[in-house]
Amino acid sequence: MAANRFAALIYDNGMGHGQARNLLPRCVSTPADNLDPMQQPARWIAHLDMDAFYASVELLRYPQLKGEAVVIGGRRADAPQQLEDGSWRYAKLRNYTGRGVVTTSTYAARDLGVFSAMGLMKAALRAPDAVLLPADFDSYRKYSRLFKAAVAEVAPVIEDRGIDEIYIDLSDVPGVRDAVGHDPLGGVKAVAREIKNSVGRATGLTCSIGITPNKLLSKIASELDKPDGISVLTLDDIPRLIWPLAVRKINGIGPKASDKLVKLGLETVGDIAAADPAWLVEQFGESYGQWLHAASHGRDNRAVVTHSEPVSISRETTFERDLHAVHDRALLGGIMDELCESLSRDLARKHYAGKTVGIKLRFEGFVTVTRDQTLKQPITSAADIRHAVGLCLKRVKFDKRLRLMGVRIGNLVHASEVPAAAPAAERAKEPERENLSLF
Ligand code: TTP
Ligand code: MG
Ligand code: MG
Repeated sequence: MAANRFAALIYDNGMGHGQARNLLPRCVSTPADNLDPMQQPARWIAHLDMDAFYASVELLRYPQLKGEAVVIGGRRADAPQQLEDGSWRYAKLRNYTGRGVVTTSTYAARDLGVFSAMGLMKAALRAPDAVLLPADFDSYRKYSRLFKAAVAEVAPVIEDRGIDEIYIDLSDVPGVRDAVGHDPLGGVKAVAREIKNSVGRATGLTCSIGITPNKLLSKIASELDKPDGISVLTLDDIPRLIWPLAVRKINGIGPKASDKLVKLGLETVGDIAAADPAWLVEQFGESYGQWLHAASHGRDNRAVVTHSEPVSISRETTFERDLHAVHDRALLGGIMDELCESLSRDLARKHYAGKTVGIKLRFEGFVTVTRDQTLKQPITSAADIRHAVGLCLKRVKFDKRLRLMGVRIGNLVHASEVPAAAPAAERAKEPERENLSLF
């Protein structure tokens, strides 16, 4: 039997996506027809990630912008305006001034060098004519629910990994292990196409799917053929498709570990795989060293966890200019009130209450300070959150201007588990609320 039991196949499903770079069918595979149909892996795990998610949702509303460089990250004032003749006027990146960052960009904008987390003014130098749109999180949440429900119709074992991505355990989906003609991977590819079609029908959006024997490899595989791609990999494909990748491509190797690996001369996943495991443990400690060795060989036994609860919910905002704790006290107080109100609405929508309230403050010079306060009872109301924020703020020294403020609520419980409490307004009269904080 050939060593290469299963080949990788990366291809388009023909749903169409309007990006010129992807018009060619892609096939970076050895032919799949020499595979042994009996040698299926124990599990087939998919990672699905929506393509340019926020930007693609905006293009559903403004289809005339399809194929254009579009950047999400503007302010509400940047929303397109419809003129009397029915045409639209869009904000252009070149006119942006401020400190906002790119939330995401269309693939046309990425071709010009504009990516998530880049400052909008820096992005404007690269793509001055790109259209700038404000984010509309309610829509993104709506489409997030829609695409997940569409996947569940085909394959119900889903682990939610955030607004635009999920893991799916396909192991028990009927037909997934069936050969199609001479192709032993025909069944798994057919399920992948079915999932993409279901998402496309429900949302009008495209996604990319990686399917491999485990979550670690699937997370990498879903990026191999973005946008609108399907990548099926088996363990035999690791040397050819995974080992040449930069170490950062492994989910779990962050910037710090990556820097250290590169300093030690390990730049690719293959370099880690070739390193002596005992030496890795010496350099990185027992648990991370062993994990690096296993990960570089594509080993990962983690299950797809179907009910994950959020650890915490947070809201934060960066200011247009640095604000002074005393001179801008009223403004800061108002912004903090709004953050607490948004957080309280988030809790209500998700049916949670929380017992620990934390603040995050970033001062000029990028110094970040956090404080938290754990309460006797879980809370939900904006007034209660604001009160706890006041207690946190008292423990901060304000000797620099502020550029960012955030509020987080953790230690979450379901709202149904919260005992009835006195209304926030009543408790507001308690003496401990007086002289609480700077703002
Ligand atoms: P991603 O899946 O990382 O990116 P994407 O969907 O925009 O593009 P891709 O085709 O490469 O998957 O993130 C999903 C959404 O999360 C993205 O549309 C916007 C948001 N996001 C941020 O708000 N900030 C960030 O830094 C990133 C990376 C994403
Ligand atoms: Mg995405
Ligand atoms: Mg994503």
